[in-house]
Amino acid sequence: MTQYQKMKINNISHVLRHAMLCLIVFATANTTHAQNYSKYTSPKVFVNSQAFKNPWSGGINSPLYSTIDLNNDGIKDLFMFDKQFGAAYPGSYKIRTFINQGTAGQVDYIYAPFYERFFPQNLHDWVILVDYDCDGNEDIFTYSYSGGMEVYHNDVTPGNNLSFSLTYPLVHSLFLGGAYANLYVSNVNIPVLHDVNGDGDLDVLTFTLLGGTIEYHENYAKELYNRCDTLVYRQVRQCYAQVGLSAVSNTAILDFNNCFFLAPPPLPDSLIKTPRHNGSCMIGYDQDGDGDLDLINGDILGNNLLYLENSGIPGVSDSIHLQDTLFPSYNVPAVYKTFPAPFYFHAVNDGAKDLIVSSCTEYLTEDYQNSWFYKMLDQTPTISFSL
Ligand SMILES: [Ca+2]
Ligand SMILES: [Ca+2]
Ligand SMILES: [Ca+2]
Ligand SMILES: [Ca+2]
Repeated sequence: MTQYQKMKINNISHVLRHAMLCLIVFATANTTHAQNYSKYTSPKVFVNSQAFKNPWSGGINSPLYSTIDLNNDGIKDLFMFDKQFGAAYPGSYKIRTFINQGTAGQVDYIYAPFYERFFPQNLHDWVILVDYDCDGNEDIFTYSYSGGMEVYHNDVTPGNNLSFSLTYPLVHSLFLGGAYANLYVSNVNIPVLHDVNGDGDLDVLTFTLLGGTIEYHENYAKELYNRCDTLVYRQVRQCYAQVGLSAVSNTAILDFNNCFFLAPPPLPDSLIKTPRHNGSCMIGYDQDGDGDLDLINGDILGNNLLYLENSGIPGVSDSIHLQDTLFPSYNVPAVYKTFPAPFYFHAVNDGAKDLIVSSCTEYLTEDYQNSWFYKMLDQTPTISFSL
């Protein structure tokens, strides 16, 4: 090797060493930067000398609310998912997390963006947090592009941050008639995720393909395994509680025994001749204190909330016998701009659940006073809310 070749190799290795050092410094700087990145929410914002409590949490159109313990302190905090049109905002759905500071008798949420990073970042269309495996930690139910729901289990352990793992990429059900297929939920509907028959496992009420009736998918986890940590669904009703939903407004057809899919009826009611469009956001809870599940529906066909009262026996029978088309008609009816979404959770730290109304669509949402808060006043003998 000539002296020139030796010098050249030395120079090259010097350049390489330098380049490696630069890379290491750059990578370290980047890692440090990534680790330190967080939203800066300290600046205060005043309007007419009044400070906003959470000035940097906004820019939300259609918030879907759930509760979950974000910081492992035993107090349920607030999770908010902003429903947006997927094609227009791919991958940019908004998650907002708020810590409940727990002051007795007050709504006491502080925006805490630190916890947003622990959720899957590709959630879309709708997200509801509910505990399916009875471990006390809310799991993620969200829309699957395959036409149904996917489920993430909450794997949190004491002293650690939240983490989730995909346990059901697509939830299936055994349908009446014998087909085993995806438990259908539209991207514009929000199903009722609730223990409908009160046996300790999580059941599903969802809308039929055309949205005219409610399908009841019962979880057989308790019956089959005497556990609740699995989702084994069977469709047990195509027309839950003999209720049909109007094709032209957010109202119900009671005693609707002629289920569309089982036996197309001679259609006594002209309203049901028109195929119904999907677009329903429903919740279930026991409003009248008789042990069975009552429903509140927000709908693309109206700006009202529809209350449906059940007169069934849990696990035995179900029958909607009464409707309030301007719920809560005894107080201020929730007449929202369009397509309201109801939510039922502990918003005040007083042990009682409240009714929160926001938007279930990304179109034509309220720009101001976007979420309405109905405080629970009483729950015996029936629940009453006040705006
Ligand atoms: Ca907490
Ligand atoms: Ca759980
Ligand atoms: Ca059940
Ligand atoms: Ca009831």
